[in-house]
Amino acid sequence: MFRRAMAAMLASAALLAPLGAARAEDGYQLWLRYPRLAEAPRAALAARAGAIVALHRSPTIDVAVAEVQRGLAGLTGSAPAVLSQPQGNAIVLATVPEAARLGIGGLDAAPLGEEGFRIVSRSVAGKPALVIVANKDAGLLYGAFRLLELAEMGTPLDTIDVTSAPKLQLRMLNHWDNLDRSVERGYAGQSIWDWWKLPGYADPRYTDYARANASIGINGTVLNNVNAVKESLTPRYIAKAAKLADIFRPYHIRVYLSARFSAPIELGHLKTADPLDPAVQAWWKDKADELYRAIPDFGGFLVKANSEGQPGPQDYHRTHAEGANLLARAVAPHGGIVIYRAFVYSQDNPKDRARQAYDDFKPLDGQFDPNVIVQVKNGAIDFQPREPFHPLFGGMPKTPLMAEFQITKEYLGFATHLVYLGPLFEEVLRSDTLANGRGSTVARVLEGKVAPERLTGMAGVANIGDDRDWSGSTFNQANWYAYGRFAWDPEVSAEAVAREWTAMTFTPDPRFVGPVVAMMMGSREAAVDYMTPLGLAHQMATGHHYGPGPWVGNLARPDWNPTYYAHADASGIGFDRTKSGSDAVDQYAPALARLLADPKTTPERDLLWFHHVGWDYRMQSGRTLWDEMVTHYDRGVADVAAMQRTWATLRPYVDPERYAQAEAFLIAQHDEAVWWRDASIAWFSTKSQRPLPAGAAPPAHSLDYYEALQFPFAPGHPGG
Ligand code: BDP
Repeated sequence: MFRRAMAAMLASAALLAPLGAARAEDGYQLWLRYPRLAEAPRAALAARAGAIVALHRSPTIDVAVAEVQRGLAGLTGSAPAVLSQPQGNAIVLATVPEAARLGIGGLDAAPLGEEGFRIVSRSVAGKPALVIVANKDAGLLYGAFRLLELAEMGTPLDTIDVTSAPKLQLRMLNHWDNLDRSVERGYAGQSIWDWWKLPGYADPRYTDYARANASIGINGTVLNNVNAVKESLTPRYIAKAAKLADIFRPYHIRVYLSARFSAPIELGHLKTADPLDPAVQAWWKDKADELYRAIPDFGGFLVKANSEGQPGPQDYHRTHAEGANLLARAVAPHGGIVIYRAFVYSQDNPKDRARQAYDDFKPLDGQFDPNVIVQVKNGAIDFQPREPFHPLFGGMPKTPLMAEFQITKEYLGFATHLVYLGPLFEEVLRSDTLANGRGSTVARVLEGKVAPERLTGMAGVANIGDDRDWSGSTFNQANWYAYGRFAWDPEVSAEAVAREWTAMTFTPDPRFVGPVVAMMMGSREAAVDYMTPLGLAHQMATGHHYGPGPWVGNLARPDWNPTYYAHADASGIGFDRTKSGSDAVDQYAPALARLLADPKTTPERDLLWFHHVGWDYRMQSGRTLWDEMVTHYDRGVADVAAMQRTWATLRPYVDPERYAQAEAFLIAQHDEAVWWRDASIAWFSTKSQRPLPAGAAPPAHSLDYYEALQFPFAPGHPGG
């Protein structure tokens, strides 16, 4: 008897054990740690959470309820029972009509949409209750996560009244994961998809992946690399994707696949993949039917075509619209969509690479089928530490566009540099395209408020791998989290998001949160400063993009070379994108193009992106351009040193594991910031022929030393 009772206790303790409890603070739990609250907030929560009331059940409600139980077990120390009858002193999950039946009126369903929720404190059966209301179960799931978060942050519960609904429909992660488990530009270990063992064995981690994503509102995931191989579309791999879709479905996450444009040839043995060929059209229709038989709610295809060697419609002299519509018509009968990437630059196009996507896509505005959305990188080149927003935003009013951000830090120090991307997301999203008067920000373009759109969305290239902490460092988790928050609301504040994340990931103690948030908020500018200040771009070493390589000028394509982007010579530095150069400025709305045409009205942070200016050009600070560049490099290094000092003061608030990791990574980041600064100055001073400003230290080594450094086996690089 006693043994049975013991066993039952142990079993339920195991069920309730917080995720990853066996290995305390190894980062596995992300921001979903649910630590025990202090006495007063714990009592306040417990007083309203004596039970969980779910008025109907579904797989999504079941996972919402399980999460609330798990959260309360952590926050209050006890996981209450789940009831189907209304009662007070409870957390109640109700649809709007269910709430009305409980006598909770005055709840307007319209603003909640399909996925939004409202959390209110109301009396149920004469007792206080926390009521989560939504139109659909997905909203109840999102509301459950948000309620736990608010409780954890110490939000007063008696007056709580929070309404939230996503401003974008598609909130997607793009995994650049290969079927051999390598991850293109992945710095957090191998792919979490153990393709080989699927579908027979499903790693429990897939469920935790879904929980984490649902907690921040992500509702779609592309499982495989945009550089796609044909095998993902074979029955064997469709069955594996279907298994993942089954696991994610309760969490309101749909599965998508990257599709290889030439699959009809490679798998279907057709002679062509020409979008206008009826046999090709029939092949894709059959493939879509097969996919939907296995995955009834399959989201659709992501396509990278005619870019970096990938096949595409231009191989058959067809347009990207014809290519996109081919796949769109195959999935349309099933309610699927096609996400077509605008990251194209062609093999033989001698024009400025920054111009090419716009040149290709702008003329196609209005030609895409209704279930196509074009996915545009945040800037016109490639996920640089800083790029001005992509001119396609605001440039294609008749085509739904989604923004693609890179959460994995290919160009921002891989896993080790502490770079919080919230300010990068915010800067791009708040940029005013002036496409339809003032206030036509990129965020509002995406939301369909500048021109009405049928589809809206955002994509983030995932930084998730099989590292125990998912993202390669604790601070990289913040970028995954922030991405989800920005996809939900592109107008959210990066700083507010950093606060939430810090409080949940570490501790809400303001003595910790304040300095950490300040450090995070400055971290992206620090990286810009030590890598590519004042509008410089693509100065990274070849292939793996780790560390500086500004001297590289011998690669096959001119636009793979750092020297192409910096255009540094005796006369000055920077890429002339005005009329006297590539005229890429002309792709922006006229009111903005006018400002960018003149270095004096171009933001200094973007100066060298748009202009080639002399080394003695006078900056706003009064310094010459050359002196200003050196000042920025030095500031970047100094900022990292300041982050190290800040972190050292925070040791008392952090568990030893996560403290030590961040400390070690900051040491590496500082060394590499010095390397970036020194190597860049060593190279550019051969062009500027100017002395360093007073007080600036000369580089530690000669230019030859930096040029000779090699990094075989760098992670995330397709060629190894
Ligand atoms: C670049 C990456 C490359 C990707 C490409 C893309 O270096 O690995 O395949 O973008 O987005 O940033 O397709």
